[in-house]
Amino acid sequence: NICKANLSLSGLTCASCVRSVESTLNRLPGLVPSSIKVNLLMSNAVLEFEENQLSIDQIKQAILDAGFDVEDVK
Ligand code: 9UX
Repeated sequence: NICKANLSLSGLTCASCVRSVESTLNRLPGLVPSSIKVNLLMSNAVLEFEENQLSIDQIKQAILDAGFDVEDVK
């Protein structure tokens, strides 16, 4: 099943940060590559992933490892 996530990021301050988050996400198996939208002004990321291959916690951990705090937006 494809799930959609909306994540709020902190520490996203420039276009280079955005590319860094996007390339981190693009490396995760199970993420739908064309679904990734990282918005600098809103400081958020929306994306879709295959829940059988990837969990929201793994996605958040990958973003944390890239150096950005992250939380789910309900
Ligand atoms: Mo530019 Mo974004 O140094 O951290 S990459 S602000």
